[in-house]
Amino acid sequence: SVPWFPQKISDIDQFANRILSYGAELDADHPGFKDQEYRERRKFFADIAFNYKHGEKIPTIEYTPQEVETWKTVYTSLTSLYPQYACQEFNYIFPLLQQNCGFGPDKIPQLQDISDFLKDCTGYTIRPVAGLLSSRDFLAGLAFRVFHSTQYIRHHSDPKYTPEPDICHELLGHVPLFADVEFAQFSQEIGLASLGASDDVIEKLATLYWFTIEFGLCQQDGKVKAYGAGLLSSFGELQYALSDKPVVADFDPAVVCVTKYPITEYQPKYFLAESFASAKTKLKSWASTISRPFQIRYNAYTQRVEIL
Ligand code: H2B
Ligand code: FE
Repeated sequence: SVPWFPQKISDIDQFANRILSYGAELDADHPGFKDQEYRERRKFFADIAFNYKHGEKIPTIEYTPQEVETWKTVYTSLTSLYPQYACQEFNYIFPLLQQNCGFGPDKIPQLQDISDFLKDCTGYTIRPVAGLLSSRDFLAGLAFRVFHSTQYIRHHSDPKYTPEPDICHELLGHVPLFADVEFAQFSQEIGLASLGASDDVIEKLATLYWFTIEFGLCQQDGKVKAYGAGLLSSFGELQYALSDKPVVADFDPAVVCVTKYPITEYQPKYFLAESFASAKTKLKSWASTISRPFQIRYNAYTQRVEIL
């Protein structure tokens, strides 16, 4: 039987209380574990996400000076690497985020401003999320051009490290490319392929997501550049990925989708796309080989998936 999946964008409201690790219940090895104030702050953010409903404005956050200081440390170090290491689409969009969404070292941008900007560019919108979603739920969001974003920031004791996505990872890593038309389509294709898919296919799609949207490399003017958010939000791995240390292979969905990967250390292997357009074409043709007892078409006017 076919697993349940959202058929209209407001169905995504049902994911909010299905998170795998709740932001306020921090693990013992988390840098903020023993910091009671940090834990309370995390609960504040988790409650926003739990109560959020499709169509509402995302609440504006007054970040504390300590939080802004952490942001500034991360922002300053990463932005110094982007001209050399990030793909050209990313570097084209980044100044637009500075102009339109308040990106800069001295304040943490607000999710609603970014959501409005992305909506203008590609139709992507942002929803606040309290913690990790299952792959199935997270990917289903992408089918509707919805990106689930955390709103809290990592613990101040270690600005270069976070064991989980935080606002630095989302805004510096993910957000810029969701404003790119080809990348937005590519991401949505992964999402659409996931709707009603078997667990086995979900795992393959999550692996494809990992090696592209999180850790993808692309070819530009004879050079290798980064487009994956896990790289663009990691000072250390961004430089490592573009050094001669890791293995780099061509992006082939059939190979990528069954490749094992570590999650707590630098990747030993990356996959190189020729362009987002070519990655999308390859992904679509791979996805068309997956059998599903129905076909799906996204209707952007109604923000519904139509079952054919
Ligand atoms: N949940 C949240 N909240 N953010 C993510 O970036 C995320 C997720 N990534 N769930 C997903 C899983 C990803 O690792 C793939 C699709 O499994
Ligand atoms: Fe991510």
